[in-house]
Amino acid sequence: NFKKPEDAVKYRQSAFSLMAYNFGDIGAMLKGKKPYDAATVTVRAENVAALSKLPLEGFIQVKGLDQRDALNKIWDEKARFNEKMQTLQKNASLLVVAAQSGDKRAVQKAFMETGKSCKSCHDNYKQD
Ligand code: ASC
Repeated sequence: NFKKPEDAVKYRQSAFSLMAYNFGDIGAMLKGKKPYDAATVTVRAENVAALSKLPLEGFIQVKGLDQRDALNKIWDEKARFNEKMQTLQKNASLLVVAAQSGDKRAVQKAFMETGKSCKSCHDNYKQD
């Protein structure tokens, strides 16, 4: 358990931040902003997949807690929210499989699917 409720917010935000860094690096390579390196893509994808399992634990409903960007809708639809997080985890694991195949087209496709998971949750449950 978290020592303070604020630690739960920090925990999930940290996981998302690390995920954005690793996912973003794959994006940079796919967009040609840096040289494409299949081994690096695999490491980044593995990091995203591992990190995607973390944030859910940090979504706790505590009276008076500043939930930052997290909308109250999350608590109204927690089961649906949990499912979306599971879809992200599934897509991230498929991104690892694609990365390991060394097929750049497959990585491109799996990257887009994973990005859709990020976006669909942001569109529904994140402020702005
Ligand atoms: C990223 C990132 C996100 C997603 C999202 C995809 O690189 O930080 O939150 O991709 O923008 O639509």
